[in-house]
Amino acid sequence: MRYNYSIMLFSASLIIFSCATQKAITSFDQWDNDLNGSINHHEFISSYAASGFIRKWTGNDAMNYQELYDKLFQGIDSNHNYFINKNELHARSRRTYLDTTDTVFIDYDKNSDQNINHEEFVNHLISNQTALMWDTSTDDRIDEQELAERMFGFCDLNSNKQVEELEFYIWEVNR
Ligand SMILES: [Ca+2]
Ligand SMILES: [Ca+2]
Ligand SMILES: [Ca+2]
Ligand SMILES: [Ca+2]
Repeated sequence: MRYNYSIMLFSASLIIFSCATQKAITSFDQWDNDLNGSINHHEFISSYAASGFIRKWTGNDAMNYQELYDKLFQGIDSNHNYFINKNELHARSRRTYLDTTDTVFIDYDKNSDQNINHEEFVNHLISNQTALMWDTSTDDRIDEQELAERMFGFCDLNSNKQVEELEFYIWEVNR
């Protein structure tokens, strides 16, 4: 676990290095309100809410399940060909919290053509009630608070309930 984490940090440094000039990155210091060198849960949730991501995505203050499924599909389909292949599913497992083992791929791919189309993807998510992992208040919509909670989990790679600078930039760069 420790080993994997170091590898992840190492590859992330390379990504940061290679992307830094191409992409405007939110500053860590803006989110670390008390400037103590790490972003705690409260700092993360309030900064995330203030940044208005859902509104930018959907034009609304919450997204419905269909929008969540679309966002997840687009996020995993890295080459944007409207199909998810095995590699794409595996590569994005951590970002999406989806189970992505080979057996699971077969579950998605109902017509066994080695690709997951949008309909297969959505049907699988519906039958597994995946949206409820995001929609903790179960009101059929995912609001900024719920999205922020989920993102905090993504971001805090070593699960110590603090987001350190490198964790923050790994998340910034990958999302
Ligand atoms: Ca802090
Ligand atoms: Ca694809
Ligand atoms: Ca298929
Ligand atoms: Ca952490």
